[in-house]
This record gives sequence, C-alpha cells and structure tokens, in this order.
Amino acid sequence: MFWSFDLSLLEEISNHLQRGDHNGVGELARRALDNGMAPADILDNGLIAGMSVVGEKFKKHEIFLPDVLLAARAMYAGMDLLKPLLIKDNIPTLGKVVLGSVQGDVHDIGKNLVGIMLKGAGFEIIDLGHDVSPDDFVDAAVREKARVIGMSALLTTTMPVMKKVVNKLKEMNLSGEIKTVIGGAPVTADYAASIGADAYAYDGLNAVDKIKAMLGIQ
Ligand code: B1M
Repeated sequence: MFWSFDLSLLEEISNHLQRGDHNGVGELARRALDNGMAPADILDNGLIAGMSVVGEKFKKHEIFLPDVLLAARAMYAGMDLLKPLLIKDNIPTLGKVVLGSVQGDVHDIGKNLVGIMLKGAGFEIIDLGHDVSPDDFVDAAVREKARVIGMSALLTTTMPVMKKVVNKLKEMNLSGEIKTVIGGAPVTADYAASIGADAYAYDGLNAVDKIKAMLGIQ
C-alpha cells in the first residue's frame, strides 16, 4: 500500500481514523511502533487526536453516525495494537476496580482506555462493559470486594446515573469502603463534587493517580 510522506505518521494515523479506515490505522500504527514511536504518543497524537476531529465534525453535522461508527472501529484497530504495550506483565495487584460505562451509554472507547491504564499500573479490572445499571455496579463491587467503582459517561443525559450509584453506596453504608471515580467528556470535577463522588479524572493516567491517592498507595 502507498502512503504519502508529506504528513507525519501521527497525522496520517489521525487522518485514516477520521476516514474510518481501520486497516490503514492498524498498518500505520504498526509502522509507528516499528519506527520506535512511544505507544502513548501514538495514542494521544494519532488516535485520540483523530477522534476529536470526528467529534467536532459530527457536532457540526458534517459527518453522520455511520461515519462515527467506522471511526470507532478504526480507533479499536489502533488500540488493540497498543494495549499489550501499555500493560506490563507480572506487576503486583493494587486492588480491584469495577469499571463500566453507565446505563444508557454505549460509548466505551474512553472507558476501555482508562481500563488499560489502570491495568498497566497494577490494578485488577472488573470490566462490566457499557450500559451498566447502578445495581450492577454496586453488586459487582460487593461481590468482587473491589475498592473502587469507576464510571464513564459521554452523554449529558447519562451522567445522572453516576449520582444513583453514589447514593446507593451511601444507602448501603458502603461509601467508606468502596470509593467512586468518574470521568468522560462532559464530566467535570465540579460535577463529581456536586454528586458526592470521591474523585474526578480527566483521562486514564489521571485516573491512576486519583485512585492511588484515594487508596493511599504511593
Ligand atoms: Co457519540 N456522542 N453518540 N458515538 N460520540 C459524543 C459523545 C458527542 C459529544 C458527539 C458530538 O455531538 N460532538 C455527543 C454527546 C453530546 C452530549 O451529550 N453532550 C454524542 C451523541 C449525541 C451520540 C448519540 C446520541 C448519537 C445519536 O444516536 N444520534 C449516540 C448515543 C448512543 C448511546 O450511548 N446511547 C452516540 C453514538 C456513538 C457511536 C456508537 C457511533 C460511537 C461510540 C462507539 C464506542 O464507544 N464503541 C460514538 C462516538 C465514537 C462519539 C465521539 C465522536 C467520540 C467518543 C470517543 O470515543 N472519544 C464523541 C465526540 C467527543 O467525545 N468529542 C461522541 C475518544 C475517547 C478516547 O475519549 O471517551 O472522552 P473519551 O474518553 C477520555 C476521557 O473522557 C476520559 O479518559 C478518556 C481517555 O482520554 N474518560 C475517563 C472517559 N471515561 C472515563 C472514566 C474515568 C476517568 C476518565 O474514570 C472512571
């Protein structure tokens, strides 16, 4: 296959993602790794950069839902390659984190990235997937003896589910032992404070820092 070389490899990855070309994204990400580029650089400046453009175009109605779905597939083609490199083997577990995208929300790319970063830092992840009900979050955390529930929401309409989980933990007197961390594009630190969540994180690495701080891990 022929690639133009007037653009940097990262820009090419971003452009192919925007076009929904999952084969191209996979090939280019592989080449970037072969060229010695850092996985985090490929993720931030190739894949996530491309997806941000997709979000902007979707908002302006310049592209439509099927285009966004193709872009998501291309994002996963890149993430699948990077995932093993972002997760180190044989690190002692720092505890369990139950993770999911909240009820009504199918967006799971960001949640999966957060899971990869947490796993890479040594946490055991109980991934409940997307569209997770408040009961399922809390039941899983109790069953698994998890120390943290991590919730992701990408829609303003699904953010209130996070409050339901926080309230349920309070009703069951579990707030002390099961901490909550929330994130996702529309979520803010102010929102987290307003619903009584223990922490807000803006990305996966920040989630690692926030969870470690909450649990008193150095
Ligand atoms: Co939709 N969508 N989407 N979408 N989508 C957004 C979120 C939107 C902002 C697009 C827009 O209008 N510009 C908009 C939401 C508007 C709003 O509510 N404010 C929107 C809409 C409206 C919709 C639908 C309603 C469209 C429709 O049907 N008419 C629909 C809803 C479906 C549903 O959930 N019920 C819908 C559907 C979809 C697809 C299925 C096509 C697809 C999702 C595929 C998938 O996830 N498997 C999709 C996509 C891809 C997007 C955009 C373009 C990209 C999201 C993404 O993956 N970003 C998005 C636009 C945007 O966000 N700019 C959009 C890349 C990802 C790495 O970033 O998820 O933000 P993000 O995660 C970050 C941080 O937020 C943070 O860390 C991550 C890593 O940096 N983070 C956490 C996330 N979770 C965290 C949890 C933490 C901590 C940090 O702790 C636990």
